[in-house]
Amino acid sequence: MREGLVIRTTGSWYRVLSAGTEPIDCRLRGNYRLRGSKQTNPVAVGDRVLFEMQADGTGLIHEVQDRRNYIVRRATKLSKQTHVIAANIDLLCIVATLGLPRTSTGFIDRLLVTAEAYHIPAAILFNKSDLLANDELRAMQHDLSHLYRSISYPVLEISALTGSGLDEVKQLIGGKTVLFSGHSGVGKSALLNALSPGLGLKVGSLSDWSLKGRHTTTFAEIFPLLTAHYPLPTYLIDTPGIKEFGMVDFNRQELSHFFPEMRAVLPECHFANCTHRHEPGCAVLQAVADGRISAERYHNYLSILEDVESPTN
Ligand SMILES: Nc1nc2c(ncn2[C@@H]2O[C@H](COP(=O)(O)OP(=O)(O)OP(=O)(O)O)[C@@H](O)[C@H]2O)c(=O)[nH]1
Ligand SMILES: [Mg+2]
Ligand SMILES: [Zn+2]
Repeated sequence: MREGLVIRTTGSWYRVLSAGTEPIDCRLRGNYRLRGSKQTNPVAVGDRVLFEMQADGTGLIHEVQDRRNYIVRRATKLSKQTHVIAANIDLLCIVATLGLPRTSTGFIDRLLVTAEAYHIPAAILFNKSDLLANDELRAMQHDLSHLYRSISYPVLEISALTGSGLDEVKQLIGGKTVLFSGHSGVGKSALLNALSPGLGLKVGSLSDWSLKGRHTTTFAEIFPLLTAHYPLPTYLIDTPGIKEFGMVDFNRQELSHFFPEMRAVLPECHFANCTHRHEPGCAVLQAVADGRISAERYHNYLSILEDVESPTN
């Protein structure tokens, strides 16, 4: 039996990177039990597997090793099926932009909350900084960067096109397995190409009729970053753009714990089961009123709380 890293999944085939050979295309043993019946994919990129070589040069996966962590979403807020985006991640880089297609803080916060819940460190990369033609957008990016840094998330203002900020990105990701996630068209693949010249990932063009991305990347894939700059291996995970991030398995009580700035004041709420909506003696409401907690983050908290309380959750 050999051990390997799943670097790509398409249909029922899994491409596995294993020491000393070219990547091997594998299938899953027929009677492999699905881990969670609600999950559409039993094996995700980043999984470590044990497989056996077959006579025809393909492999047969016998076992998926326990995951250190993973990140999972619903296709839409109402969808019942969940999808594991990737497993065994050291860092989630949320690729956002105030250029087009613009990323909302609601989207960023859903990803951040999920990363907190699954114990995955997260950072925000504001890409397409070269496109911020007017001062208003620049000020907005500056303010958002300040906001997220103030609650302990690394934020970089970058451009995959001009290369600005990419040295800082390299510092941030060196030696890690990094998942890049964000809307279609924000420049995830362009960023990976810029970080690893020669990767040659397909990059989309923006369809001007909708100003939305075109879903150029269609499946998640891991690329080892082979450069002398890093003492440890670095793995970059490109993923298809997502429209909305449907969160999985949260309950209303724990949600505020995944907002670091709320977590800090929670012990001061009068009621232990405070939802921070309207309860008297709520320390979160007080902090919002004082400007210690951002009104926008609080608004996103309320919106996520509504999702969490919906019947599908
Ligand atoms: N001006 C500018 N354009 C960029 C930048 N980064 C990416 N782009 C452009 O944005 C478009 C979309 O880039 P992609 O890399 O395909 O976006 P993606 O996030 O991988 O999109 P999906 O694969 O659909 O999820 C392309 O036309 C890129 O050339 C940037 O920093 N500045
Ligand atoms: Mg892409
Ligand atoms: Zn409260």
